[in-house]
Amino acid sequence: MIDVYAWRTTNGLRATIAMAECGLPHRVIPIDLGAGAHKTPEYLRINPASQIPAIVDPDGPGGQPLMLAQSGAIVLYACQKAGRHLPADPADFARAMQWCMQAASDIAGTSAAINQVENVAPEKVPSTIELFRKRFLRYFGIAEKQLRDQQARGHDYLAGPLSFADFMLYPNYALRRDALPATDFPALAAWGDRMAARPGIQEGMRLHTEKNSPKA
Ligand SMILES: N[C@@H](CCC(=O)N[C@@H](CS)C(=O)NCC(=O)O)C(=O)O
Repeated sequence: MIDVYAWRTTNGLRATIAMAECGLPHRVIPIDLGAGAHKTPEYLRINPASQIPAIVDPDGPGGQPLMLAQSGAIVLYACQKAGRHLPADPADFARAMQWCMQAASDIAGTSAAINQVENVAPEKVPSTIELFRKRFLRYFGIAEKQLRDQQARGHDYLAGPLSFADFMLYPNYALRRDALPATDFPALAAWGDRMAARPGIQEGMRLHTEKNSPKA
């Protein structure tokens, strides 16, 4: 049984989605960031970076316990452990890695920046807000094009078959879909609907859907 320490944020939801989609026995342990649960001595022993998500797999590689942080590492670990959602075609795998990195770095960073400049910073600077909003739309414009290209190849997902790349991007889409209208992003919206219909995605998103959540 893998312990998944998460909260209802994009990074946390990537981990819960991947565990559910991979069919790995796990339990989700909510770490309430607002209440400072990520700062307790017990949690710092699991992730000294004081961030979610993190996992503890008592039956890790070689039968040894494994503690792991970083949403991208956790998503890939789940897929490798289960032997699922890893594109067999090397070009598809390389594209999945590209989208995994894009979600983990550029998109996650921009989403966090939007939250900072719109909600946290005491002074709202319109030009800064505009900068990050435009950047966010530019990245999702690339995702829209990627999904259209995949459709032309007869595929429904970012890198051919459903893969870890889709699990990485989906929470960033789902938590900010109000900024990504279907009229402007039709392939993305259709992808979002396909993802949302999956039982594993629904299970992984439960942390979020049960209560309104922060967006970063
Ligand atoms: N690069 C990390 C980012 C993790 C992260 O920023 N987690 C946030 C929640 S989404 C957090 O725990 N923030 C609390 C803090 O930094 O104090 C990942 O992909 O897992």
